[in-house]
Amino acid sequence: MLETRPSICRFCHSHCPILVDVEDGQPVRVSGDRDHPVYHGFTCPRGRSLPTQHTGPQRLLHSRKRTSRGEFEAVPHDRAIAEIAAKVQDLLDRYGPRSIALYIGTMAVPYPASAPMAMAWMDSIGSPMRFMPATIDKPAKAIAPALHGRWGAGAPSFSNADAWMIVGANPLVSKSIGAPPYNPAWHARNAVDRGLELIVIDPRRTETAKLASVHLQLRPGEDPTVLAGLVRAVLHEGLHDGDFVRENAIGLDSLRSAVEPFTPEYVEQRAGVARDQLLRAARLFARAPRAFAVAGTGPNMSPRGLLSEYLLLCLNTLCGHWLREGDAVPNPGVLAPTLPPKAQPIAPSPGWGFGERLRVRGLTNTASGLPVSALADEILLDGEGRVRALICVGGNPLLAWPDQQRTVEAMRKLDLLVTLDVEMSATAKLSHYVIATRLSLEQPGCTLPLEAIGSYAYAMGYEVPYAQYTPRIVDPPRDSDVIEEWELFLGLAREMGRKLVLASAFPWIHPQGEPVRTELDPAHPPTTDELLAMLTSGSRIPLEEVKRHPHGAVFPDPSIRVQPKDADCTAKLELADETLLAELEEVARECVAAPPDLPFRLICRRMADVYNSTGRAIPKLLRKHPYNPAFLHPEDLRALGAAPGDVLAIRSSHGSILGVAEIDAGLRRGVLSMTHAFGDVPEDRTDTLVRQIGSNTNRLIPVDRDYDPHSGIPRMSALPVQVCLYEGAVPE
Ligand SMILES: Nc1nc2c(c(=O)[nH]1)N[C@H]1C(S)=C(S)[C@@H](COP(=O)(O)OP(=O)(O)OC[C@H]3O[C@@H](n4cnc5c(=O)[nH]c(N)nc54)[C@H](O)[C@@H]3O)O[C@H]1N2
Ligand SMILES: Nc1nc2c(c(=O)[nH]1)N[C@H]1C(S)=C(S)[C@@H](COP(=O)(O)OP(=O)(O)OC[C@H]3O[C@@H](n4cnc5c(=O)[nH]c(N)nc54)[C@H](O)[C@@H]3O)O[C@H]1N2
Ligand code: SF4
Ligand SMILES: [Mo]
Repeated sequence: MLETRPSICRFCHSHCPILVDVEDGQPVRVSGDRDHPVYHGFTCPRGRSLPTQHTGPQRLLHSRKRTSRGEFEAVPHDRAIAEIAAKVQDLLDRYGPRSIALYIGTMAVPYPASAPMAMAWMDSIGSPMRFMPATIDKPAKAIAPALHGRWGAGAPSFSNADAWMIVGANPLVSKSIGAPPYNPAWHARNAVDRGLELIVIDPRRTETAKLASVHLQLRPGEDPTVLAGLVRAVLHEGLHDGDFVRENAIGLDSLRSAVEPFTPEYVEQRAGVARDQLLRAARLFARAPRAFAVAGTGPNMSPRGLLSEYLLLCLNTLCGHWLREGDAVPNPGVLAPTLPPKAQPIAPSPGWGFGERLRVRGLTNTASGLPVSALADEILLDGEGRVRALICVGGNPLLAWPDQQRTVEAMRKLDLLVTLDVEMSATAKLSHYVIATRLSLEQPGCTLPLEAIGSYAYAMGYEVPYAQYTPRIVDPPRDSDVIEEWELFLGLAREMGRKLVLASAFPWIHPQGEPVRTELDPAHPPTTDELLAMLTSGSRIPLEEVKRHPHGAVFPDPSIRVQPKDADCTAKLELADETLLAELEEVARECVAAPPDLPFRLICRRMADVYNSTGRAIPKLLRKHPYNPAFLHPEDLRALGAAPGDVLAIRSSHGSILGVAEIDAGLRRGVLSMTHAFGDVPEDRTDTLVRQIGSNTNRLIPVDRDYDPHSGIPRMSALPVQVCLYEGAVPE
């Protein structure tokens, strides 16, 4: 019998509402929820491939354990949990809590209980070693606002703006940042049709840039120069909001002199952005009544990403582009309690230098978390405090962490590597235990994660008070043994005789919010629904009410408006952070000639049909390319004597890979644009399978040279490389 059930797609973080056709207990088809008021029926090929992801041959249906001969055998999940608990306890007894680390990857996000339960377990064993991809993604998203201060009322929304600046993000493909992540193409086209002036700063004429009024096609890595140039132009032309700045910010004079060298002529010569275009962008942006500027992974992964994010915040503040007293609040929170926003600064706080200290490169905890780029070294470096066990939830270090070779060595050195995954990922292949988990349609869920992402950074998440809940839609395949991620942590606590205390999600949404804490009894496991209720405790709209709208709903409350500034508020936004203005001085002084032996710049890029490494095991998603093409400008390709489809040899100062050439006429000359998270565990054989599995750009990226001294993020975009035609043979 065929039945159609509403649910939420959790293949990526956009959380699209979907209709799932279920036949004989199996998902057979996914379609968009046509008349949906927020997503307008959108789905993408990944969402429509959920049935294949759930029932295809790549699916891991039983947990596995690596034997002494290096092969994998199936193991019942409860036995695996008991064995892992014993091993962890032994390491704790011998080496202390710091020897146990946790990595919460990208695909833990769609499951609201995963990370909080993992954290509760880490609390129970007292280990501070918790890592998330944020520090190899956009670390400056959290660190720059710490140094600048935050604006209590938040940013204007895309859908109401008159101008919008997107720096190194491509929301039309990534559906992540810069435009509403729910059907971004619909929202962006609508906005442009009603007159939004879109300014895009990107070395590539992206899908998003094609909608722009101004596209500044800069040289990769030159964002600090261009953004300092924009700040200078705004100040020189007196386009800033003097009243707002006087009332709410300090440091204007220092900022003004620091940006002085960045004249339009200097920016043009250095960053390759025409003078008139720069000035036009500055004017459009500053004169717009409602506008905002936001950066994506491009500048964050390029050198001095923190400085770029900081200059962007300064630009927003100089122009007064923040919500003001009496303004409507785009999203006052739905599955979180509400705290009425106030039109006032929240004072700066430390960006780094607190909490756990790492043993390498002087790195510390940061506002963006512990630096992931140092975790391989924490495993490799002998001595007290060495990390000996890693639990990896919905992440794939082998393909995603910079410096793949070092990551491989680190994973091989661990006493215990446990991976929770839905397939035998590259990281799973090196694990001692692989815990097979339930896929999304087999777990209840809700839109809390996207709501939380919205408070992590400006211009992410929902700008409408939308929420949806989904029950479990199907049972796991017959004869399988799969668990939800949180069940591992409750099971470990039970085996180890520990208590788990779960904190509600309130502080994810409002850092000043005090969470509600619930002690769990491992002997009487809660249901996932009970966990969701605990996580959303005190929410503005009760979870039970959200459940009454199986297709999701908008829960407005027009009475919630931006409150006036507190009479005793003395906080100011900082325009002249000492460390960053010193860095800007260095930029003005530095020599920028490309090393002659590495004339190209490799930049980051997302492919529409895969999500980092997720989706690569689903053949129909890779119909166009089973690999990650090496995109070049057609003239560059011709100059190399190569044609589309030829194999290229790509070399950095650190490593080399192969790539299959493809043209992209929208690229600047001298730029190589390529997606990460392809390839496999590196072996001689896999390295030449470039046409079959692509290659891993993280082989080219060292972690201990050319990195941000605070977040540790290495140069992952704008990386100097050499490209030439590969003379060897590869399997066709
Ligand atoms: N389809 C798909 N969607 C995804 C993902 C995926 O893998 N596939 N991944 C998800 C994840 S984990 C994240 S973090 C987000 C990322 O979301 P985005 O940040 O929007 O990622 P991209 O689409 O790669 O956009 C980055 C842009 O930066 C540009 N760029 C590169 N170097 C520079 C530079 O030096 N300066 C400037 N100004 N621009 C530069 C690139 O040309 C590219 O257009 O996407 C998420 N969404
Ligand atoms: N060179 C370079 N490196 C990069 C980037 C780049 O642009 N360039 N981007 C960086 C960014 S932005 C990020 S966020 C990181 C990502 O880093 P990671 O999060 O470590 O990498 P992913 O590939 O997203 O890992 C997702 C894993 O989850 C598994 N998975 C998929 N669905 C499920 C599920 O439902 N449940 C469970 N348990 N597992 C599931 C997948 O099989 C995969 O193994 O990579 C970073 N690395
Ligand atoms: S955009 Fe993301 S959530 Fe929406 S259908 Fe595609 S994979 Fe699913
Ligand atoms: Mo990311």
